[in-house]
Amino acid sequence: MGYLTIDRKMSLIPPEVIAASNAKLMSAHLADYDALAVRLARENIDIEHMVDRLMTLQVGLPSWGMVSGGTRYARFPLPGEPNNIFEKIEDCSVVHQLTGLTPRVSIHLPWDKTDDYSELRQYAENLGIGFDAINSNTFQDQTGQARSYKYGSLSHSNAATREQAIQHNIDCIEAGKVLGSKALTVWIGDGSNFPGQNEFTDTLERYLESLKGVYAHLPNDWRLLIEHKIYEPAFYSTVVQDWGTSILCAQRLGEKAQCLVDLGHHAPNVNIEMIVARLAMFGKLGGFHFNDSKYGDDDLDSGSINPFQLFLVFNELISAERRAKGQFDPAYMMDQSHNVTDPIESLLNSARAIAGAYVKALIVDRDALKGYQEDNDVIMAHNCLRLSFETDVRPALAMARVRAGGAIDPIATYRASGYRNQKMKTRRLRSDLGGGIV
Ligand code: RM4
Ligand code: MN
Ligand code: MN
Repeated sequence: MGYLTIDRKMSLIPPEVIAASNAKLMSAHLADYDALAVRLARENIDIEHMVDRLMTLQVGLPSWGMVSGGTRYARFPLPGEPNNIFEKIEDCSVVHQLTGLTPRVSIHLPWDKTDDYSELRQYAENLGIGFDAINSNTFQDQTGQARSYKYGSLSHSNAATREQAIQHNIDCIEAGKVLGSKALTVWIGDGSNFPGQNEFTDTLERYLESLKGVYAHLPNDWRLLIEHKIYEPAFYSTVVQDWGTSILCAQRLGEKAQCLVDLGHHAPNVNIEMIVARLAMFGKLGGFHFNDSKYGDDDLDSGSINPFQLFLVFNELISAERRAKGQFDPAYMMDQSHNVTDPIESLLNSARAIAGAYVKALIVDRDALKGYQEDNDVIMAHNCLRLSFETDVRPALAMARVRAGGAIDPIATYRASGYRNQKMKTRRLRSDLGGGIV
């Protein structure tokens, strides 16, 4: 997508802390790495090649996930959590320093609004952080806003309200241009709470018309990512409720419009990996919001509930990448709400889950799999996936982190650094205790 790779000028975790923590674990790590190398070599897999591939994986961090999230009942703030986008970027930089996997932040406007986006870009660059997709927010009203989104935004029945929502998305593109972003993610909360409240076709027509207005302002090297969600905040119907509506809208809008799959935005048990395959086949898989979900929640830590599903999603991604022969570049981002953990620790764990799913998908023997599929050898075909998933690839992940200057054990290193304790002394404790996402 043409993002810049940025060298960090400032390290928030002192390199000596990482070195000391790694020194304690190094000999065990190298022994585990050698053992995995031997194991993989038996299957003709070169571990070094896997580590090289892993080091090219990049996953964006959600700015809104750096602060303790909440449910609609309550939010429990964490002492030392960030108060503004500058402090959120500091925490992103810590996650990236320890994992080597998360070089960009995806920001949300107006939550992360600031007066000078070039100053923000410079600040982030010093910390080795660039900017992923910009997210617009027309699901909440802001103080002083002329028209309310209570009954919708891009699909609202009133043209002036739609215009306001279109303009906000255009403002997001303008901010993103200064930041070096290359995508706008549009998720709307529009929908209805009662049968009869609105008409399914009218609302989608108005949404599409509005989105055309946004699309017209999109630079040529940008993408418009349409994010679907089955329900919430609307509880009866949602305007862009599933991948079917999403791909139809993306097709209607044009080349630069693609679909974004948030793993938590589907009904329980939906075969999300198959949605991935379908969107990829039609050239409309634009990006991901990684997370996990158990019931109707949509922002649990990646891999914490269903790591097999995460692996199966990556299995489809690798397969789509091979089919596309270089024409495949979805934007990978996380979208999580950390309600009871330190967000940095949750993101360190999630980065490991995502990288692990990626490597496990890379080691699938695709030629053997094809053969078993053609012979209808069900158990062996299934085991091609299952045994790859069951492989303990942690030493390969640790090696990629070490080579990127990160930690063998990111959470232990983070705790040893005392980063959050230090921030408790300098950052104001947020007093907004109400419910809500941030
Ligand atoms: C939504 C959706 C969007 C995110 C908001 C905060 O459920 O996942 O991606 O921007 O939450
Ligand atoms: Mn999302
Ligand atoms: Mn969500």
